[in-house]
Amino acid sequence: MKVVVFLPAHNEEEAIGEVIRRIPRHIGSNIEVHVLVVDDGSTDRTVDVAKQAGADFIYRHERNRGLGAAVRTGLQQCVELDADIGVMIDADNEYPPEQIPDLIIPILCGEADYTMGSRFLGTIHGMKWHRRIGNYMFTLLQSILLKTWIYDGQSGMRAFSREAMEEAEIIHDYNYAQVLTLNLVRKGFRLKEVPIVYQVRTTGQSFIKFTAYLKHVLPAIVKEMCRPVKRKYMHSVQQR
Ligand SMILES: Nc1nc2c(ncn2[C@@H]2O[C@H](COP(=O)(O)OP(=O)(O)O)[C@@H](O)[C@H]2O)c(=O)[nH]1
Ligand SMILES: [Mg+2]
Repeated sequence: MKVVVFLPAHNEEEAIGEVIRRIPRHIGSNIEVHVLVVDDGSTDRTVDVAKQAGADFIYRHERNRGLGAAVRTGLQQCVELDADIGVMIDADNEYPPEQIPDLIIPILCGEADYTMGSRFLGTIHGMKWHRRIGNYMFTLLQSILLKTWIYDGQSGMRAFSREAMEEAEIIHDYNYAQVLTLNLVRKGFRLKEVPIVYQVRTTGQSFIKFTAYLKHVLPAIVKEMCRPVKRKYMHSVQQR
């Protein structure tokens, strides 16, 4: 069994080393864990720091293409590397690498195809009130569109079965958070949220700017929902 943990990264030299060092490498006797960094045109020492911290693979975008494009590359590279399970985790040290097994277990047990670390089911340290409201609004929108309750639709920590990685489509380069869930759940993949501990970043800065985010993300959600997708499974949407 092969697990590939990938980190989309753009100028995260201060944080990425610690995230990589915290990734558990021994999570079961028959499970190999590999670490892949998708560097999205960083202009700082992100790649050098990642290599020093023990990243096994680095995939570079020559130019900055956006987080959606980087996650798409990460999923494709996991398949190329023949991963049975892919895990994505942000490179900014906000999400707990120690909890990667918690996200993998429901997939290993055959209970889910796609898991998300949920901050709102878990513990949050330091999230500003306007970010909290934005998260609630975008999560509510996804819940309405999918007719199922979701607690945290913008998590930067997720895991995927092989088939979910092969079938996932991310229709814009700017971001992946909502359109990926809408895509996979509409195709019938089983989503499960797992409570996690979240700590807002203490280095670097968020790429999110309110108006740019709305301008890119809202039309992408509409576009995704208007596209026909082939439903692969008839599972009920969410199991807890
Ligand atoms: N590939 C890529 N990753 C980005 C970009 N901007 C930010 N990231 C990465 O995406 C993750 C989440 O970004 P962040 O700015 O922290 O978003 P937030 O957590 O929603 O505020 C981090 O690992 C960043 O390094 C980008 O332009 N391209
Ligand atoms: Mg972040």
